Formats: sequence, structure tokens, C-alpha cells
Amino acid sequence: MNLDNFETVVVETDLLILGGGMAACGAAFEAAHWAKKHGLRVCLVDKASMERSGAVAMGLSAINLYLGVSKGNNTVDEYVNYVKNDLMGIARKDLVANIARHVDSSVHLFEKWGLPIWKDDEGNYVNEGRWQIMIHGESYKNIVSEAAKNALKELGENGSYYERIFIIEPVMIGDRCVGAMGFSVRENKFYVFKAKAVLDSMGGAVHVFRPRSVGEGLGRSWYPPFNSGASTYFTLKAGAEMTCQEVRFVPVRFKDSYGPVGAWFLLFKSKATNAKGEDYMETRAAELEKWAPYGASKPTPANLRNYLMLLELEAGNGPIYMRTDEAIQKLVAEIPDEKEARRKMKELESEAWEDFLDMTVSQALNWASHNIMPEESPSEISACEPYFISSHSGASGAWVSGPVDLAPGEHHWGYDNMTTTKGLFAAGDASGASSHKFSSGSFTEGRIAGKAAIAFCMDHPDAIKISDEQIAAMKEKALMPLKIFEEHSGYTNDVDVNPNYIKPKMFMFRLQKIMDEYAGGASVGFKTSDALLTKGLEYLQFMKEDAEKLAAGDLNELMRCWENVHRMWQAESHIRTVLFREETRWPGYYFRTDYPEMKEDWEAFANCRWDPETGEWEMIKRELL
Ligand code: SFD
Ligand code: AMP
Repeated sequence: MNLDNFETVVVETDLLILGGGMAACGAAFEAAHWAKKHGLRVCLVDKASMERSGAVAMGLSAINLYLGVSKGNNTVDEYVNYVKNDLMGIARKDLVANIARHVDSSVHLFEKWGLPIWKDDEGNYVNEGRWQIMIHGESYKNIVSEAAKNALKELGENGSYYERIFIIEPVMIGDRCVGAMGFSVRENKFYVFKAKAVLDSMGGAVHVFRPRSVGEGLGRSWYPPFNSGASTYFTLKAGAEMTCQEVRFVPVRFKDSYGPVGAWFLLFKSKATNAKGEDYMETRAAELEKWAPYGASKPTPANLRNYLMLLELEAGNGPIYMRTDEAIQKLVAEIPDEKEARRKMKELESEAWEDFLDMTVSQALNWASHNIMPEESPSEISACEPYFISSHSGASGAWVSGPVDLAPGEHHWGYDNMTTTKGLFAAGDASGASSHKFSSGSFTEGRIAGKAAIAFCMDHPDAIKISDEQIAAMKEKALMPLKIFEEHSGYTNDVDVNPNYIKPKMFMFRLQKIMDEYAGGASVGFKTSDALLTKGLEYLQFMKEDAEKLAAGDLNELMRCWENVHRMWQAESHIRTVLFREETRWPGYYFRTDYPEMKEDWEAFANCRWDPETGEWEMIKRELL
């Protein structure tokens, strides 16, 4: 590859939205409205194609956050309590409430744009659980991204979106974020985006920990492989304070193909049991008392549900089964009329298959290839490897300002969802301590952040100036892996093995091994300790040195190099925060063997910040308020 042919493209905008997922689409839709009023520009940049990018790529089978306030179903306060209990007390009530009070209107928009939502005979939405509603959601992302694109197009030359541009890191002037740099994964083009405000919404991270899927299954995971820690890296590098970096999410999923369990537990009212058929949520209920008061809350927090299951496995009582057969038979048995019962059976069968065909196609393939009929036989479930996804039941992300009317004391510092770095906003998986927002809440949080970021642009109208020297230095850094490969690849006859560089795939394997073995991955039963974490951190420092020698043979590998740098920083902030919080608060997500209990003085946020000036990490304990 001839590096001299790399064009430099400079794009100027007012609001720059990074990512094209649920939060980014919400931001584009809302910001376009306010930008139009004020003659401002909005630009969105996604590493993939918005139609199918991010976690909703395959579609979804439910909208997991809908209150139904207008029907008098639920209140915002009830939702806030649910989220706080599910996260063992650690949640920003102001942020959760802000999303919850606006989310219903977002769902109504999705329906208006064409998303089919299940309805009952009276025309009401069909609930999966208390907060979740069922959708025919295979095309969910297409529908939402089309609306976002249309909103940007409405702005004429003031609105734009760029696809297949990988964002590497922030552009800073002093302590203010004024843009981002990246490159095209299809053409020899290096990009600099200059902006008055920047919204980080590049999702969470997967493949930081060694996955259970190896060999022929490599790459298969519950969380989408496209999200690789860009959000965390971006905010960390901009000097923003982060929160809950220790709160990973370990979902329980159908084994090997990662089919979600929510519809089974909530809609079909299925039970999970050990191999002997015992319902461990009942037989091990006494264990929950140790985790008071959260162990007693209903529903049982997700991590504790996991924990009871892991105890079963430790006791040698696996495999664990989702009793799909019993659940379906029970629902059918409730119907006295034989003909009606047969009809119901067909309906349940098709709903069961649709659940996976809507969002995890490989699980349906798994059933088909193993001759599994869910109405006849149970299916194995298991705990996945850890992911970073604050919009589900994890919480890691940037520490952002709450709304003025809800945020107490130091939780409000100006613009909604602005990080502690001036001009830099975060939403969706990129913002922390506001779990359970899911697809609808992430879109809603994007709207909140997008509107606030436009206000920031209005208040900071001065043009952004970036020197040619700064751009040249950024370009050199971005393309360095290509240069290293070009210089050294002739040294060996196998381009993947070379003493002068490391390829991104090998680098990723090394990172995953460290995280798995030292930071409590799946293969060690999610257990770790001070000694293990300290050792893991030491190994990560060696990785940081080796990251300087990452090499890329083409644009795709260049993207892989930077993805793994992003993952490495996600990993470091995780290890540091797990170390900092000297207790076990989320057994089932991770267990500190040296501090096996929950402590009252850790009913607090564990925050961290990397200082761009000194390169030092600062750990900060913040009150819940
Ligand atoms: O049940 C860069 N989620 C579900 N939510 C629901 O409401 N209902 C469900 O049924 C859900 N299920 C589910 C869910 C997730 C997954 C993975 C599965 C099943 C299999 C959760 C939601 O999907 C999730 O909450 C939201 O999507 C979060 O939104 P956001 O915007 O924070 O993330 P995103 O949508 O993944 O988008 C990220 C974007 O960033 C881009 N990107 N762009 C440029 N440069 C880089 N370096 C970038 N890195 C990433 C991505 O391309 C993408 O556009 S259930 O199982 O829970
Ligand atoms: P999942 O399929 O696990 O991503 O879950 C989808 C939704 O159902 C989320 O809102 C979960 O919190 C919720 N959920 C899943 N399993 C249970 C359960 N056993 N009890 C209560 N809520 C659950």
C-alpha cells in the first residue's frame, strides 16, 4: 500500500455525532430539529452502515424499556427503583429518571415510522414483562436509521452522514474536545472532523475477555463484534471522568449460540433448572439473604440470578436447562378447548422461533441443526463471557451531567449528558451509571444529549482552528501500523509471524488471555483478587508497549489494530476499578475472593480518570447522593 496516496479530508461541522447506533440515531433525529431552527450543522460518522450497524444489527424481538405512563401502567419512580435494585444499589437516579420520563414518546415514534409492535385484541401493546413490550423487530435498525438519515437530509447541506469511517480518537484543543480523527475502511482517506460539540455514542465493548466461542466458533458472541471499546477509549483519551468501569455484564444465554432468555423467562414464564430438574432460584433462595437488601428485591437482580446458577455448576449439577418444553406445555394445558389448545400450540411454537429469528439467527440455526423442538425438549443455557454494555445490565461509561431539575449537587454541571470534558457528550453504552436503557432508552438518551449539545454549540459559536502540523501528526499516528507492516513484512516468509511487529489478531488473543485468567473471565468462574488483578495490570503495561508495534497489511487490519488498542484501554480501566472497589457487590458478574462480601462503605460510585497531561490514572470514590 502506498502511503503517499492517502488523501486527507477535513470536515467542518457544529455537532459531530460519533457512531450510528440507537443513541446516535436518536441524537441525529433530535439535533436536526434544533439545528434547523438555528442554522447549525450536524454530521454523523459510523464505522459501518447505519442500516445494520451496532447491537441492533440483526434486529430485536422486544423493546425492553417502555413504561406505558399514559395508560397508567407504571411510574418513573418505580422504574428508577427497579434499576437501582437490579444494579445492587449503584445507579444515578437522575439519569435513569430523565431517560424513563421521555422514553415512551420515542417508542411511539418507532411505531409511527413503521415498527410493528405486538397488539392484543383491545389494541394494547403486548408486554413481555413489566417494562418490556414485544415487537416484530427484524427490521428495527433499518427503520430507526432511515428516520435519522431523513432528519439529517432535511438539513440540506447542513446535514451529513459518513459511513464506513472508523473513528480513532478525539481532537483536543487544551481541555476542550473539538472533533475526532479517523479513516475510511474502504478508501485511502484519512479524516479529521472539526466540531463545536462532539457526542460519543460508539457502543460498548466485546472481545476484551476471552470468549467461550473458540476454533470454528470464533467471533460468535452475544454482543456484536463491531463494538470494540471505542466509546471508552474516546472519553478516556479526552480526559473525561468515567464511572462504573468495574460493572461488566455477564448475560445468561442459550448455550453456544447466545440466544436471549428474556422472552422465555418473562413471556413464556419458563423456569431454568439444573440437570436434576431442580429450580435453583428456589432451592438456593437462602443464598440471596447474604446480599440484603438487594437479594430480597423482586425481580432478583440479574447478577444474583447468574450467581445461583454458577453455584449449581460449581456443585457439579450442570448442564443448566431452560425448560422450554415444560413452559409451552403448561401454557397450552391452561386451555380447556382442544382445538383452541392446538391453535395456541402452533402460535407459541412460531413465537419461540421468531424470538431468535428476530435478533439471534444463529440460535434458530442451532436448534434446527440439533433437531431441537422447543415444545418437546429443553435447551442448555450458560453464562457468557463478560461484556461492557451500560445500556443493559452493566453500567460502565462516562460520568455525565444530569438534568438540572433532577440531578442533586455535583451531579449537574451544565449541559445534559456532557462529560467532565468541555464539549464532549456521551449517550447509550458510552454513558455510565444509567443501566437498563436498552434500545429505546439509548435512542432517548441520544435525543437528550443531541439537544443539549446543540445548546452547547449555540453558546460556543467561535470557529474551531486546527493547525496543519496537528493534522499531520494525527495522520502519522493513525496510519503507523500500515507503515510498520510496509517496512518489515519482507523480513519473514509468513507475514503473520515477524519479530518486528505484532498483528492485531495475535494482540487480541494476548489481551483476552490476560483478562480471562487475571481479571475473572469465564474460564476461572469470574473470580479474581488483588494479587491476580495486580499481575494482570503488570502484563497490560507490556501490552501497551507492544501496541506501538501493531502492524496492518490493509485497511481492514488497520481497523483491527485500533479496535484492539481501544479494547486494551477498556481492559485497563476495568482492572483498575475492580481493584479499587474492595468488596464483592455483583457476584455472578465477578467475585473478589479476597473481599467476598458487600460493604456498606462501598455503597458508592467507583470512578476513574486518565490524565492526558501526566498519563497518570486517578481513582475517585463518589457518593450516591
Ligand atoms: O433482549 C463506531 N439489546 C436489546 N434492547 C432492547 O430494547 N430489546 C432487546 O430485545 C434487546 N436485546 C438485545 C440487545 C443487544 C444485543 C447485542 C442483543 C440483543 C443480541 C440492547 C440494545 O441493542 C442496546 O441497548 C442499544 O443498541 C445501545 O445503543 P448504542 O447506540 O449505545 O449502541 P449501538 O446501537 O450498538 O451502536 C453503536 C454504534 O457505534 C458504531 N461504532 N463508529 C465509528 N467509529 C468507531 N470506532 C466505532 N465503534 C463502534 C457502531 O457501528 C454502531 O453504529 S436483549 O437480548 O437484551
Ligand atoms: P435478556 O433476554 O436477558 O436480555 O432480557 C430481556 C429483558 O428481560 C431485560 O429487561 C431483562 O432485565 C429481563 N429479564 C430477563 N430474565 C429475567 C428474569 N429471570 N427475571 C426478570 N427479568 C428478566
